[in-house]
Amino acid sequence: MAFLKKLGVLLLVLGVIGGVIAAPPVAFNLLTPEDDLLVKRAAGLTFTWSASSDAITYDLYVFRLSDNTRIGEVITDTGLTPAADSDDLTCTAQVCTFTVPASLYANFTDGRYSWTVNAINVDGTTEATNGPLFFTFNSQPIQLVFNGGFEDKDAANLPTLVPWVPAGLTTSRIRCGTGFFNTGNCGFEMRANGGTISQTFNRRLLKEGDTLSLSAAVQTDVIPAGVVASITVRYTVADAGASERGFDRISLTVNTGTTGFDNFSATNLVLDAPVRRAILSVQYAGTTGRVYIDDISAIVTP
Ligand SMILES: [Ca+2]
Repeated sequence: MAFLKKLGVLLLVLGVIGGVIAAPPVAFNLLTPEDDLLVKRAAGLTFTWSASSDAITYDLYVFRLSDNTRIGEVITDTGLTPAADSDDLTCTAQVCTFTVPASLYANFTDGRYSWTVNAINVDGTTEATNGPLFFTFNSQPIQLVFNGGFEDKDAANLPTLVPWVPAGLTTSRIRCGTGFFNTGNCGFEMRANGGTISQTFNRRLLKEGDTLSLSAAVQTDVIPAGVVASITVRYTVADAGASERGFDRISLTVNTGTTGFDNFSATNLVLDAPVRRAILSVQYAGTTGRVYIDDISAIVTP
């Protein structure tokens, strides 16, 4: 013990003589992509972490955990310097940002990923305190609507509107049987002033630059029904969207009568900014008659 104590004092003295006490880089944290984020495109993808004040270089590791076709390293980039130079890392005093180069885009195929960073100086290596973080890469179109065909059943095996949220729902309802559906066995019957059903989409599935489409099969019994479904997207940017007031809206409009189910589509929307809220609303605003709707689909495509 005495020897170890003397050795400790000796090392401390040497450290002080040397001007610093030898130590690996101070603790730091990974920042983005945040844990469990959905990533849709490699172009523009960055990895950021808080700067470790005494790191000389950083090593970035990105692994694909599994996608059944390849397992392993997607990015192993070592000796990255904080300076803005020929490597893909640049650090400010607070934040380091690694921008994925175009040469690595093809490495990102759909699957689950983990990533971590080591900070390095002459005295050692420190891994990010919160590393590794995880994210999912999915470049495929995603269906945002649940129970858009009105075929889901509850515990008693009866048709259920869940997860549609009803508002002022009076006479409008699910109907099953011949004449009420486009596919399956059921559809939604909308009566005049019969109320509204809506779904709020998971905004984490919606990214700036994605294309949003809306379609459904509608039968109007000859009445021109007008707007029967619409998606309102509210952005996090106050002047975003065609409205320049922070929102966009696309609508499914049936201005000519139909005697059977016909497919209708809204004009596609390219998301103008990060999304704060997106709601699909379904209702018949007419004053007479009834309108049937089925196979409501909203697809977001990177
Ligand atoms: Ca159906």
